[in-house]
This record gives sequence, C-alpha cells and structure tokens, in this order.
Amino acid sequence: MYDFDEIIDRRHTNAMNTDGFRDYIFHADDTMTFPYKDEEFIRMWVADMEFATPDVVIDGMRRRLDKRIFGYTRVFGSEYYNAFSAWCRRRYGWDFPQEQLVMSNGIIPALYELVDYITQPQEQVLFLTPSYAYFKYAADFNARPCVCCDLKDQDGYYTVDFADLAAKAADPRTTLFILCNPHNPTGRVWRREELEQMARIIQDNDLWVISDEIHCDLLRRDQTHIPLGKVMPDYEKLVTCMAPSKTFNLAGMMISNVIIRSPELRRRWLSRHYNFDNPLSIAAAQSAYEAGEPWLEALRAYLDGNFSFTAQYLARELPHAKFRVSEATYLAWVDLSAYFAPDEQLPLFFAYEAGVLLEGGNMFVQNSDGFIRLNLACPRAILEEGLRRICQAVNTRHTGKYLGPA
Ligand code: LCS
Repeated sequence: MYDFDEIIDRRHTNAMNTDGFRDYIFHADDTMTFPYKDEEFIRMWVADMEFATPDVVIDGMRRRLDKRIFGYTRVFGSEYYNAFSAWCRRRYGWDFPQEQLVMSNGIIPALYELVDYITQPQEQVLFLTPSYAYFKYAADFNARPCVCCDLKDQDGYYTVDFADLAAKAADPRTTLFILCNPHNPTGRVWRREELEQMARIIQDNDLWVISDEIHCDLLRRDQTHIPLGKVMPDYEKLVTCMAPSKTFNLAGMMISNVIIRSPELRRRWLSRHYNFDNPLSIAAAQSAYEAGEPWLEALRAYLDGNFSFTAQYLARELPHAKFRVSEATYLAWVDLSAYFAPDEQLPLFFAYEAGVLLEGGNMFVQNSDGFIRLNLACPRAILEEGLRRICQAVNTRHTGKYLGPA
C-alpha cells in the first residue's frame, strides 16, 4: 500500500541533504572535491527521510493550494489544536489545554528563543551527552555556558549517570535542563523510572526543563513514548516540543508545536516571538495528525526492518563494531572505536573512502569519539549499498591488523 522501496530523485529541490553537506558536515564550500560525484554518494546524514510524505498530507496541502490566497497566516481557532491534541491523547495518553500551545517555525528556532527567555546571563544550560549539537548551539547563541552530563555506555545501552546529573543540577548556576526524549543520537526511549528520577532532580533544584520530543512518534514497534509532561503533570516550569517534521518528513515546512505551561513564559514568548505560520505547513501538519497514522505505522514497520537488517549486516561484516538497535529515531549509533583513533575525522574518512555521507565523532558535542550515526530512513536497497561501502572501507583499511577479540 505504501512504497518505501521507491527511490526518489531529490536533485533540484534545494535539499540540504543533497546540496548542503559540504557546508554542514565539512564547513567547506563548493571547491571541496571528492573521488565521487555528488549524485554518487549514499547519503546517511541529516535527519530527514528518503521517503515521500504520505498522500494524505499532500492532499491537505493541495486543498489549501486551491484556496489560492497565501496572505499572512497564523494558527487561529481550534481545528489545528483539536487534531494535534487528539494525536497526543490517542498515542501518548497525554493532554494539555489549548492556551498552552504556541507554534514555531521549527524546534531549533524555539530552543534559541527559549534559552533567551528563560535564562539570565551567567546561568548555565544542562544537557546529556552525546547530544544533538543544536542544544549546545542554542546556549552558545545566547552566550550561556553549557554543562554536560555524559551518558554511560554499557555495551551500547546508554543510561543516565544520575549522581552526576544531580550534582550538575545542584550547581546554583544551572537553571535550565534540555532533555532529548527520546534521545538523539543514542536512540534511547527513557523508561518511566528514568523519567521519574530526572523529574525528582528537576524539582529538587527548581530547574526549568525543555523536553524536546521531536522524535517521539518514531519508536520501534515494541517501545512506548512517555511525555515528560505526563510524569510531571503539575510542574509549571516545563516546556514540551513536538513536531510533524521528523514523523512525516516535513522538516522543510518548518512548523512545530511548543507547549508552554508557565503563563509568564507564554506571555514573554507571545510578546517577542515573530508569530506567523506558513499556510501550507499548517494544512500539512493538520492533515498528518488527522489522517497520517496508518502511514506512520507502516513506516515504523519498515524502519524496524531496516534496523534488523543493519544489525545483521554489521554483525557479519564488521564484527568489532558495537551496535544495538535504537529504541527510537531512524538513526543508528555505531561504535567504531575498535577501528579508529579517537581523533579521526570519521565523516571525512567515509566521504572519501566509502562515498557515504554520515555524521559522527565530535559533531555530537562530547562523549562521542569513535562513533558514527547512520540515517536508516531510506529504501532498503540504498541502505544495503551504504552498509556495503562502509564495511568495505573499514575492512580495507584494517586488512591484516589485529583488533582484539570481537
Ligand atoms: N531537536 C532534535 C532532538 C532534533 O534531532 C532535531 C533535528 C531538531 C530538534 C530540529 O528541529 P526543527 O528545527 O527542524 O523543528 N535533528 C537533526 C539531526 O540530528 N540531524 O539533522 C537534523
């Protein structure tokens, strides 16, 4: 019914994925050359998908196109709220009042603003590492220091070092904790007990918390997402971010949901935020929440298949790689430290030696040396070719070297 094996040509669409990699991954311009033509790369980097957005979403945009006028637009009334809140109730058993919902042209811009609105200069922002780098950039942008709490890696299963988190949260300079729930890049779905422990630390230290739940719809089928808001039902200093962008491959539409409990923070947001939304994006997001669920369930099944395929492939071809299927996201987090020195520029190695674009190492702030992150949201045939090239490049380089027991 849905064809996730279809290979779609993304050239000439101004896609970051195809045209923006030199700048984003390598901080280079068009003069940077590779032994591969751009169209020969297997692209497993930025977190968008190689799958078409569902037809119901495109139909929603088409209905809006047919209205023919695209003047200044904002989410008014209850239709959008009804669609999105019903989604949260249905899927997460979680609810929030309409007045708490504000819109943003993306979660990154929301993080940049929220750090400004919430913290004072000298106050510091706490998050778990490895981390999606924009948590750090949001602090840097506002000239706020960061404090990082390294996750513990137990055979590829990441857990929170609660003693360290509690100590860093207790520092009086720490006033904001940004939680990635579920976690990019490790793919962890935080269990209820873990969220409860984090909640206690947040409460004990009276911290603000932003729970970035952008990946919450994309879980393996045996996993369940718990919004932090459900664990902290009465905590006012909580902001929750969710979006249709990852779920339905709509990142370029730039629409996301920010749920702000504190009336004071909401007032600050509404007085300073440039509050307009794209009319096509509203139509896309609303249609997705109203009618996109069957497609999402099929997508999740396909992604589960891509993860098991990857696990089998790596176990067979790269026995010293450590990999555990991510509980959430379409991102695989692979430990190649048996094969590479900690300071190796892994994205550069794989671009030159394998013709694969991926992210890795210090692109995830810290506690990430020797790791690569592979975007598995692509047709199986592309995934297979990407893995083949990655394994071949690593094995070619290491022919004859003893790497220790698998
Ligand atoms: N928050 C997290 C945790 C993300 O992983 C991403 C996208 C965003 C926010 C971006 O939100 P937006 O502004 O698009 O609404 N993650 C990406 C990544 O890991 N690579 O490319 C994008």
